[in-house]
Amino acid sequence: MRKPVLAGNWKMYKTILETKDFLRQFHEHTISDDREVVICAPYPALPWLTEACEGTSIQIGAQNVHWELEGAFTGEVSVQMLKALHVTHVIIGHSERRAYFAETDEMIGRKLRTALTAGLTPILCIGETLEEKELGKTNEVVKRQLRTALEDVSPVEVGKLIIAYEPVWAIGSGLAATDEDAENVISYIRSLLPERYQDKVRILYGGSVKPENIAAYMSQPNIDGALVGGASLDPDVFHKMLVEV
Ligand code: G2H
Repeated sequence: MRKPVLAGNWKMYKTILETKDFLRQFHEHTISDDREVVICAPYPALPWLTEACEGTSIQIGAQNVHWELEGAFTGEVSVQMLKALHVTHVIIGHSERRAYFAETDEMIGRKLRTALTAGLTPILCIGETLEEKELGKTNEVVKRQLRTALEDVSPVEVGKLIIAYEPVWAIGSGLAATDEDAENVISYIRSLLPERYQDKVRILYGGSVKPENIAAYMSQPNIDGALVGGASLDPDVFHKMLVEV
C-alpha cells in the first residue's frame, strides 16, 4: 500500500511571521498518521519551520536545490545546507523553474541525483504545456522528462522518489485536469518506472487542486496524493484537503 501524501508548495509566499501564524492555526487540527503531510516553504522560513515541526508528523521541504555540493554559485542553496536544517523533501523541476529560470531536463536530472545521494526525498515535477497537450504530445513529453531525469538514477533510488504530474496549463489557472485525465497520465507515468518499483512510487497530481476536487483525484487508483499551491496557503483549507487524501 502506498501512503497518501499531501504536499503544499508555498512558492514565493509567506514571511516568517505569516509562517508562524499558519503553523499556529494548522496545529489546532489533528493529523492522522495514515497520511503524510509536507510543507515546501521558501528558504528563509525553513530553519524556523523544521524546528517548530520537530516531533510532529509534518515534514518540511524546500522548493529547489543546486546540483553541486558547494561552490561559487551566487544565490544558490546546496543539499548539505538543507540537510543541516533537517529538511527532508525538495521539489525538483517545477514548471515555474523550467519556464522562468530556464531549467532543462538535464539540470533537473543532476539535481535529482544530488538530492537522492544526500538522502533527501525529491518531489519530481513533470507535465506538459497547453500547446503540447493540444498537439497530443502529453505522453511523449512526460516520458522525455522522466527518462532524462532518471538517466543516471539507479533503480533502487527510483523507489525513493515522489513524482508529481502537474500539467502546466492547470497550474494556478483554476483549470484543473479531470480526475480521469490525470489518472490516465499518471498510470502511464507509473508504467514507465522500473517494474519492481511501479507499485511503490507515490505519484501525485498537481494543478489547481482545492477542497472541492481533491476527493475525485484520490478516488483514482494510481493517484497517491496532491501537490497543492494556492490552496495550501490557508491552514484550514490545507487541513480540509489533508483529511481527503
Ligand atoms: C502547481 C500547484 C503547486 P496550484 O504549481 O505545485 O499550484 O495548486 O496553485 O495550481
